[in-house]
Amino acid sequence: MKIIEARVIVTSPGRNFVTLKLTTDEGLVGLGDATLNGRELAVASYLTDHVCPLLIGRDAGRIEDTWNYLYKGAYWRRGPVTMTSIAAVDVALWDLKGKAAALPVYQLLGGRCRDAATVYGHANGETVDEAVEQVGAYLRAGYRAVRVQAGVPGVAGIYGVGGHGQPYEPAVAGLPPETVWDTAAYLRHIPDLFAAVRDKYGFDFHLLHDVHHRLTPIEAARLGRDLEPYRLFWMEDPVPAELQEGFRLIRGHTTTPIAVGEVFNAVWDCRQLISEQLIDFVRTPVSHGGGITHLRRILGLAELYHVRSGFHGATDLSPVCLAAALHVDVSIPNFGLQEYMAHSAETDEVFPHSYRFEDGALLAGEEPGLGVDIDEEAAARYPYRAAYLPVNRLRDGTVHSW
Ligand code: KDG
Ligand code: MG
Repeated sequence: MKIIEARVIVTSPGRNFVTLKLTTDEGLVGLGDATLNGRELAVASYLTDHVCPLLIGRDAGRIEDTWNYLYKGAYWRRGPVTMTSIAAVDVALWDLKGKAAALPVYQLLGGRCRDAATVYGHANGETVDEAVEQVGAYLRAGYRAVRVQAGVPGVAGIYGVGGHGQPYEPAVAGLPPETVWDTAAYLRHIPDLFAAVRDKYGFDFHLLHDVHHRLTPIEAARLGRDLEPYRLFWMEDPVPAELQEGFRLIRGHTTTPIAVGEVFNAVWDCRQLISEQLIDFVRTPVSHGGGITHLRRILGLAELYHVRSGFHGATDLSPVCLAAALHVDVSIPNFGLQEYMAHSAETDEVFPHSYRFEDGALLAGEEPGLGVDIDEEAAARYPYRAAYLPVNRLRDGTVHSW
C-alpha cells in the first residue's frame, strides 16, 4: 500500500487546527493532528514544504521505518515543530494500518487493558463559590475526576478561568494578550479553594490542579505540602521542567503527586524525571510527542518506574489527537487518567468521530483505524485566524512563565 497524496488542511472551527491527510493507492485515508497552539502555520509549512514530498510513493505500512526516516533523516532532531510534524505522519500511518487491517488502532497496540479511559473535566470560576458550583455540575454529569482552577483576588486573567461559567479557551484571536501574575497571592489563595471543595463534596472523587509552570521548586514544595490535606490526584506542571533535577527539591518535601509533560516532545525531556521517580504522571500528548510510536516508548520507560499516563487533552488537541490518545489509553498497562475538554459543536462538525463519553470515561471507537474523519467542505467554511496564547508578567513588568 503506497502513499499517493499527502496534504495539510488548516481550519478554524472555533479555534485553529492543522490536520495531515494521507491517501493511499488503495483509496484509504489516514489522518494525523498537527496542531501546535499559536504556532500552527510553522508546522503546516514543515509538513507541506519538507515532509509531504518525502512521503509520496512510500510504503504506508512501514510506520517505524518512516518515524526513523523523519527523525534521524532530518539531521535536526526534536523540538515541538519537528515532533508535531512527525507525530502527524505517524498517527496517520496508524490510522491507515487500522483501516487496512479492518481493526481499531487499539487492537494493533496489543488490545484492551481496560474498557474505557477515565477522564477528568475542568471546573473553574472567578470566585471559590463559582468554582465549587462547577465541581458539583461535573459530579452530577458523572465525572469521577475534576480539575479545579479559580481566580485569585486582585489578579486579573488567571490561567484556566473562563469567566462567567464559560468554558476556558486559552488562545485569543489577534496578537498575544498580556496577563499579570502574583505568586504570593496565588499561594495564599489556592489551599482555601480545595478546602471549600472537599468541605462541600467530600473525598470520594479525584481532584486535580494545574499550576501551569508558574512556581519555583521551593514554592511548589510549599504548595504541595499545603494541599496534602485535600488528597489531590495530581498537582500539574508545578515548575517549568527544563531543569529535571529541580523536581528533587519538590519531591523531598511533599507527597502530593506530580504530573508533568504537556510541553514535552521527546523521551529525553522526561528521562531523568521518570528514571529518578521524580514525577507520578507523564502528560505528553500524542500530537506533540512524536505520535503513537514515540509515546509508547515514553510510556514503556515510565512503566518501569511506576509512572503512569495523564495525557494532555485540551481543546487545542484536535479530535484526531484525542482519538489517538484513547487508543493508547486503553491499550497500555500504566494508564492513569485522560484529560477531557469537550470540543465545540463546530469542531465536532468538522471532525466527526466515534469516541464517546459515558459514565465519567471516554470509550475509543470500534471503527477500523482511529474512528475520526474530516469533513473538508465544513473545514473550508472556517478559515485560519491568527490567535496566540497570552504572555505573563509580574506586577513589576518582568516576563514570567505563562
Ligand atoms: O495550548 C496550551 C493549552 O493546551 C494549555 O494551556 C492547557 O495546560 C493546559 C491543560 O492542562 O489543559
Ligand atoms: Mg496543563
